[in-house]
Amino acid sequence: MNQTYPFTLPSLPYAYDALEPFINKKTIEVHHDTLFNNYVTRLNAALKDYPQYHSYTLEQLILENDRLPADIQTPVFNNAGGVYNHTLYFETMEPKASMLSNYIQQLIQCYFTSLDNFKAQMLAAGLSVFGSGYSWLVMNCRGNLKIITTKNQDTPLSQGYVSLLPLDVWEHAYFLQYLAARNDYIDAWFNLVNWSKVEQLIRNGWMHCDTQIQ
Ligand code: MN3
Repeated sequence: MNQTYPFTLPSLPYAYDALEPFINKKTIEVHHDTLFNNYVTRLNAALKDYPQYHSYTLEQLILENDRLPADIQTPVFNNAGGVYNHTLYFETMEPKASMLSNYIQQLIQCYFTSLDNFKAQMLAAGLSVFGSGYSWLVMNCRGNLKIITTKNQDTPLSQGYVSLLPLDVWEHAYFLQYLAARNDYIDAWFNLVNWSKVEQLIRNGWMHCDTQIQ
């Protein structure tokens, strides 16, 4: 994510109805075109009068947030987080979940014993979020995978992790279709995970780790 100001809404990498029946067209339309777009618009609005930060990437706006003028720190942090999280959320879904490569299968077995156990832990984490937030598969800089939760539009970046797979459990991600049944939404979401993308993020994360350790 090397984009800088002015940020633009990434196009949806599949048709609006492509995730049905697991996530319906109306939910994706509202989530992507309205809510995701709102984060983009508000982020640009907050930065508009500060050209000295127009070269900052999303990661910089989040991680170096304390360098910004005090009056835009909070809106930039929240909305940059919203853009970062939603970019990954939509990119890591696909209409038909890809097969797990041997590489991913071995990692899942190593850290979670089985795919079913990974799903159970991700579900429990998603249900444990009080209010709005995410559960995540992340990687630390030693290459270890784990599941964490974040509140609001906080990102794993702020906790020092490489972001791999976000599960958006804000009510807006499922309420139109599942009402209050967050567990049913999470069960459905497992059918949409783009494991090829997750593998790519792991491999990119490794390169990033190597340069940090050196
Ligand atoms: Mn959302």
